[in-house]
Amino acid sequence: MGFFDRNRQDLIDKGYDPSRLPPGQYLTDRFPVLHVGDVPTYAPGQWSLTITGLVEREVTLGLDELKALPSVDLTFDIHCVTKWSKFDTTWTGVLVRDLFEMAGVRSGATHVMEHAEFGYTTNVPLADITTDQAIIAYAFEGEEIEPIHGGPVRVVIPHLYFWKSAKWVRRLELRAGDAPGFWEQNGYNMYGDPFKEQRYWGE
Ligand SMILES: Nc1nc2c(c(=O)[nH]1)N[C@H]1C(S)=C(S)[C@@H](COP(=O)(O)O)O[C@H]1N2
Ligand SMILES: [Mo]
Repeated sequence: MGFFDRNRQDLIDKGYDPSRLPPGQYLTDRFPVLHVGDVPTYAPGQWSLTITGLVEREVTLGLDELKALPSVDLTFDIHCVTKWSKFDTTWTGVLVRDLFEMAGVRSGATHVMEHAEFGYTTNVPLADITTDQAIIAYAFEGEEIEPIHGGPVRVVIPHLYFWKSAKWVRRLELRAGDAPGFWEQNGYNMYGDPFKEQRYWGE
């Protein structure tokens, strides 16, 4: 039995429902760190998030303003395209759709480009970032998100591969039509459903 089959058997032995693990993935207890480039550091008050593009009014929120909004605590399984999955991660944050409601989505908006610090981008359909699970997260397991995992604030969209969840998010741009983000220009799938193994172009 190879590594992946053994890992899947371990998970069954531990009592997990194996259907939670997408095809081609392995379960880990660790929390790997994955990103291109540097980890930004922010002076107090320096970070902000702006909602732009096809909106009635641009909305910009600082960290304290974000934290003052109604929040949710949600527990998700997360799946990285490099094949690790982690179960039962708990995040606190604000539903993206609540932020979009503040900005007022204009008709014709179909997709969102997430813009993070240092130019990382990733594209998602508007419907996928406005579910009751898609959040702008500022805490992980009840603590501030560590800078290496995207702190102070990152996107979490658990039903897509984790590259669709931008760390250090600064701007959400509502768009008419889809366009490839950073990894999507480099061969990664435009949508990225882990249960359909949509890792790369044409999958
Ligand atoms: N800004 C930014 N966000 C990013 C990335 C990145 O390179 N830059 N990498 C993505 C990828 S590929 C993954 S798997 C997750 C990793 O998050 P983690 O380091 O907290 O595990 O962040 C995603 N968000
Ligand atoms: Mo990833």
